Amino acid sequence: MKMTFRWYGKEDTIPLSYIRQIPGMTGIVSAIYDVPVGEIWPLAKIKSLKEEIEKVGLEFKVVESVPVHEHIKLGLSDRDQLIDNYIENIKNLAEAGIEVICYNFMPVFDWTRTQLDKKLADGSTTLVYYQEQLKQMDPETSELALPGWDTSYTKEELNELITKYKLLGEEGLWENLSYFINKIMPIAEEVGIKMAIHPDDPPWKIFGIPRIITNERNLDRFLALYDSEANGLTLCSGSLGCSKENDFVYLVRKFVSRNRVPFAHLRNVKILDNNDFEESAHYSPYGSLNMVDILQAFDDCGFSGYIRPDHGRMIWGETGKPGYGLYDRALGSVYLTGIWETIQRSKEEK
Ligand code: DNO
Repeated sequence: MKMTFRWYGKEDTIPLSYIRQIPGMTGIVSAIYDVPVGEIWPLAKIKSLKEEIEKVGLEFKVVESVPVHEHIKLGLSDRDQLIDNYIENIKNLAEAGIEVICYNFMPVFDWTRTQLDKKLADGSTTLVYYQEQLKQMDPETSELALPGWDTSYTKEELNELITKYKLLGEEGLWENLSYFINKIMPIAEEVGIKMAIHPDDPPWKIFGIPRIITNERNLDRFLALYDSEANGLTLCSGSLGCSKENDFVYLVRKFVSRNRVPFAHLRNVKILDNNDFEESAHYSPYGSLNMVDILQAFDDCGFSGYIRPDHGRMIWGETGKPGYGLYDRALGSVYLTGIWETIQRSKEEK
């Protein structure tokens, strides 16, 4: 396992040199943020990002994300051109030494929460999802924007997209995903890139728009679209794990042992009734997921890929990008590294 940390490039308020000081940290997960979705990332930009990261003594092997243009997901007439651009990005990233590309196929909205600053009993704040609050969040009528969302659309464009997805439905989205996967994977294989799709977060339909990367059955269906190690998953404990339907430890065992998991996001969530959930600290007793069991499963199946701590709470007065402060993510990563070390030690002793 190689521990990594997400960094948002020059706009990120957290200096790379601070990330370097987290014990056990080996690499940065990042992306090119100033090229519009659908366009080609210049090789020079990728190389300069890599140099900046390597200068502080960290590696740059995982990109998160190369976003998929909505017209590819909708299967519109310009998709072939957009897919060609996506393929150029895969080639350029491979040339710069990248090994894994994380992406998602969520229509319009990436990860969705209903409140970003819910105060917990210990005074920290966290991201939560409450169905009651979601009802007030109709994107077609309210002014709504979350940190992970593409905000480059006007209200009218957004509403048009939403209507198109409602008409497309789940099966239409599967068809467009299959079309995309079958075009890009032969190139990913050729240049040695592992593509790692991120599950939908939360893993169920929201705002009447389809979501398909949600559970074991759909992960099986996804992997079968193109049967190759290049076509893999970003196993995200917080996304899949907030549904009671998903047994995350079982999913780790199943997909890691099949060599389809080059990258994982680990964080904890506290599942409440009625599909509500709160993001908790990584520490197992605070959430519904057991990080020891999860890491044990990764190790038992011979995992040698990249892991990053996912969202953290805001603690110690830190402000910044919700979910992406330094302190709690650093605590999370060291906690995970400690569990991993213990697992390795217990094997040596046997
Ligand atoms: C949330 C992240 C996601 C992820 C994308 C991958 O914090 O895990 O936004 O980066 O879904 O494309």
